[in-house]
Amino acid sequence: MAVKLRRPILVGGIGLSFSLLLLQNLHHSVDQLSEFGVIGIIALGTCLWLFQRQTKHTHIQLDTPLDRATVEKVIAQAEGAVSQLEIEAEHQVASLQERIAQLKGELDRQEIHLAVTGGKGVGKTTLVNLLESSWEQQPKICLQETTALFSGTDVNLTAETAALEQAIASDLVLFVTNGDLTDPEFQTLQQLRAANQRTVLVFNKQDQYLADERATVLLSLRQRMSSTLKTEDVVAITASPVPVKVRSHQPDGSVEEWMEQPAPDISQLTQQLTQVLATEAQQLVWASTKRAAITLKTEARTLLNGVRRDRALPVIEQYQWIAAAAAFANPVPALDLLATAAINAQLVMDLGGIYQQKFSLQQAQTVAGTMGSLMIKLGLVELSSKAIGTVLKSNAITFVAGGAVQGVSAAYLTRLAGLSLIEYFQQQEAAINSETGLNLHKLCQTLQNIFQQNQQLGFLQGFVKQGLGRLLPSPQPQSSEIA
Ligand SMILES: Nc1nc2c(ncn2[C@@H]2O[C@H](COP(=O)(O)OP(=O)(O)OP(=O)(O)O)[C@@H](O)[C@H]2O)c(=O)[nH]1
Ligand SMILES: [Mg+2]
Repeated sequence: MAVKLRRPILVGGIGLSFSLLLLQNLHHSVDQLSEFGVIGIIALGTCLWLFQRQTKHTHIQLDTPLDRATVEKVIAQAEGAVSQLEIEAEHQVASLQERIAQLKGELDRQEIHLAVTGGKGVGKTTLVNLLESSWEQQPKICLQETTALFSGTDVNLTAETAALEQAIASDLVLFVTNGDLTDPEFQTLQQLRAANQRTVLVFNKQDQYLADERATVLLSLRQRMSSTLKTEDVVAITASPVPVKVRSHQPDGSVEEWMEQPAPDISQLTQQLTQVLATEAQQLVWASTKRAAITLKTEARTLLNGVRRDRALPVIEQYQWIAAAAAFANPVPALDLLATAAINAQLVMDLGGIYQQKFSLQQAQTVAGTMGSLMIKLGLVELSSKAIGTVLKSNAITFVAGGAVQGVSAAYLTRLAGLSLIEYFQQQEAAINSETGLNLHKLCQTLQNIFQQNQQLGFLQGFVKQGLGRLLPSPQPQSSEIA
């Protein structure tokens, strides 16, 4: 699997020269090591540029008709993740398995779950009560009011996140507002859309507007939401009109006044709900079941990734010091050799094994080689050894054993490579896709991110210290010969 990287070599070269130029201006000052952040950003820019043309633009998928088989497939994937978790760890999976069983039952649920959400005091409770007492048709509905959104305090933020999750978990959302949309309201409606959640926007408290204003507000709501909601999905209601003063002129010339309670009017909403549920009830139930299955799958995967990471880190650690000892004992002058020394094909295989991505030795060698050349092209090898050299000098170590920079750099690069592989494997869907080769774009981005996360001065200093501790009093015979 020869990797085509003609142009990247050029661009990487430019990025590297520029990086070196910056490095020269660092005056070996430790304080300025934070400047490596800048270089990282340059390298990241290069990385993004390299693969820009390959980047696919992802669109939110809207209104894709679902079939039962698709939902069953997602449930099966969730089930697979849960069983895998059970195999790889003595994890308590009983509650997850229970939820899988529940999901299967959900597919045939007849009752429709509606979430009523929106800002504080917009009339959610009033609407729930009204609908509950007036809904007499099939399918049956079950209404749930969420915590009020947009109250703005930090304390409420978690409650509001939970409210949004609750809304997304329902089959259909009734989003209540009292007038033109505020920006947070608009954003939340977009979030619901992005989650593929079916939503009806309910404009309540009509009685607070004059007749022509009502029409204007309704029109404006429909226009504002036109890219995500159909006209019919924006309805106007009056859930609890305030009493109005009625005045009557009597024959004797006197005026009589009294308060009259107008009847609530939610007919637009009831009609639209009837229509939607008559045609989409099944789809709505399947869609929310699918969302729940995806959530469960993600939860199981996160747990699984944690378990695997715990097993992978000691493996990386082990190879890290093997690479360090080798480079220390036999310091190579050429940086590209350093990169090759750092990324061991066996490490790729071992980590692949932990992440259920089997590689042949040959494939693992290709992966290791590809990672090595990516690291060189992105300037990471150069940057790392310069940075480590700077830390070594600034640590007032007057005599640095020959090979110390190479040794610590090899360990550091091994660590970066290992962490990147972990990250990369995690992102891969469980599919064992080693035949289709590496997703270079993803690998490149992952390397960049990991490099960014692990280049802080504090970490580097700690790492150098740890590395020296390992290398200098090394009991290994070859090391002592050279030191
Ligand atoms: N004028 C008018 N007032 C209404 C209407 N609907 C509800 N209200 C009033 O608005 C106030 C809040 O109504 P609720 O139903 O409690 O609103 P809510 O959204 O549940 O409020 P929270 O749960 O506190 O966020 C009450 O005083 C209702 O009587 C309406 O159509 N017109
Ligand atoms: Mg309420």
